[in-house]
This record gives sequence, C-alpha cells and structure tokens, in this order.
Amino acid sequence: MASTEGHQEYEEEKQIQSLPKERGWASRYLYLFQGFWCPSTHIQGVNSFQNHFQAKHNDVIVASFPKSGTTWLKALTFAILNRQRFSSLENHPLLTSNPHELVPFLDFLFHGDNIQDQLSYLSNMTEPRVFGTHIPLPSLPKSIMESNCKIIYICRNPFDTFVSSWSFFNNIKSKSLPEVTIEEALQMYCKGIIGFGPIWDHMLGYWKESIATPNKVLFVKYEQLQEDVKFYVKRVAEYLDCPFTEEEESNGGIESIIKLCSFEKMKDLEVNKSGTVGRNIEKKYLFRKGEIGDWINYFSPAMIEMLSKTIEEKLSGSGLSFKTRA
Ligand code: PAP
Repeated sequence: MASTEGHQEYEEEKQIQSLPKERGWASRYLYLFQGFWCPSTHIQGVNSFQNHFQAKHNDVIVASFPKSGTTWLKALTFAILNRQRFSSLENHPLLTSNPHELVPFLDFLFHGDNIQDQLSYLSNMTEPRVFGTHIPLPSLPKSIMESNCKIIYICRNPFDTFVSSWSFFNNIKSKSLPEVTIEEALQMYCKGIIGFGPIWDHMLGYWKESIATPNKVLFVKYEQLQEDVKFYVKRVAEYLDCPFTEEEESNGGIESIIKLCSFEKMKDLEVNKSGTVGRNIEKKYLFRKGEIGDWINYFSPAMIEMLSKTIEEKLSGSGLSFKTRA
C-alpha cells in the first residue's frame, strides 16, 4: 500500500515538474495544468476529483472563477433548494455555518489521500447535493457533463474580480512570499496567470456551454444579482425545477431568502467573523465590501487601459461583455 502511494506521489511530482511554471501572487509558483494555472498543492486534488467523483442526476454545481460571488451564490442556491427542509429562518443552517461548509468545494474535498472517506461522506450527503468548484469547464469530471446534474456559473466584471482577488490574496498569503506590486499583479492577470486563470477562458468555457445547452449551465453575473436579486432567485429556482409557488411568493418566501443571504447579514454573523474554512481560509476575509465598482479606488489610468484592452481582445465577438461603472 505504502509503496503504491509512494509511486503515485512520485508520478504526480514528475507530472508537476514537467509543467510550465510562473511566479504566482498568493503561492510561490503556478503551474499550467490542463490549460489553467494552478498551485502545485492543488493538482493532486484536481486529479482525484476527475478520477473519483461520480455525479448524481440531481446534483447542483455552483461553478465560478474565484472572487466572483461564489459565497453568495452558494448561500442562495442552498437556501432555495432546501427551503422545505428549513422553513424556519430562525434556525437556518446558514446562520450557524459558512456557505462553504454547507456547499463544499469538490476540488478541495479530494485533496489528500483519504479518498475512501471522502467518497463515503459524499454518498451519505442529503440530496440534492450542492457543491462548488473553481475548475474550468473542460476539466470537470466526465460524470458531471454526462449526467443530468445542473451547473450554475457566476462571473463578475474582471476589474472588480481583480481587486477582490488582490485584496484577498494580500490578506491570506504567506509573509515569506516576495512582494508583488498591484501593477505586476495586473500584468500577470492580463496574461492569464492567476489561480484557475486565464479568467477569460474560464468565463468563455461556461458562457459557450450555457448558450449551447441552457438546461445544463445557467450563466449569471454578480452585477445582475446585485441589480435584481429577486429576479435571479426566481430564475435559479425555475432552472433547478423547484419554482416558487404563488403562496410562497405572497408569503415573502423569496424576500426572506434574499435577506438571509445578503452581504450585510452574512458578514455580521458570528460564524462568519472568526475561524477558518476549507484550506485554512479565515472566514472574515470572504466578506470584504460586496460592491460593484470598487476597482476605481485601485486602478491608475495606465492600469485601466491595460485591462480594458485585454478584455476587448479576449472577449470581443463572444457576446459576453461587462459594464464598467467608474
Ligand atoms: P471565493 O472565490 O473565495 O469563494 P467569492 O465568494 O467568489 O470568493 O467572492 C468574494 C466576493 O464576494 C467579495 O467581494 P469584494 O472583495 O469585492 O468585497 C465578497 O465581499 C463578496 N461577497 C461575499 N458574500 C457576499 C454576499 N452575500 N453578497 C454579495 N457579495 C458577497
């Protein structure tokens, strides 16, 4: 057994060393793995996820590029799907657990060598199971694409996503890593070098699939959620085949979910103010400002030009666009 594990580790290490490598911002290096940039510590988890995960027909996957509104969409999706089980909002699990605890990231669940434990945990989860992933669409396990499970993808204006990532990484990164200026970080971001990047490929993969198979991928933007959350809560419920009844609507069922998952409410909960989640991430860093347009406080004119040109180049002709509110 030990020698099989040792052999596997050796093979994984060999695989990592053969990949293109660049300096990262929050990890020392990022490796170009299956077309996206990934810290070495993540590659084993992705391999295992691809090899072992078996989707069920009623699974729901919340997919996103990091810092695009994942926490919010996880909370909303969990609350929408489980509204019969947890009809009393006073005792709702979202008041005592972080959304990432209730809706685990599949790519992180498969880290380490306790795969059998993870598989039995997964098979015992209450259905419908809801998961998160930051993996780009072409790297999702076959069973996700081949089963009837549904994906909801959230993305965000690349300006705000950059600032949210920049602020988050500065909070969580090891002090032993070399300093990176915001200009250098933006240059890397524009070249696609950021965990799970390039961001354009990530968004376009899900965007194209949402057009080709709208029953498989629902594509949502953070800004759309902010502008009309009620519309999107109803849209998500319809897409997941659990539309709100007229009675639920008239009883304020939609509004109470919106309130429960709102930035102000979640940021203020004791459970989200301290402690860690996932791979030792301090929960308080998941709730920063929750605003559209904060990028203006960070970007110089040269940075605006650099990112605007890159967006134009990468997204033109795709039909995917973002309003930038300066
Ligand atoms: P993750 O990739 O680490 O899971 P993710 O949740 O995708 O992060 O994005 C974090 C952003 O969503 C933060 O944005 P900011 O840095 O611009 O503030 C965070 O504040 C915001 N956010 C978290 N929860 C909510 C919420 N309930 N409503 C609106 N925005 C939220």
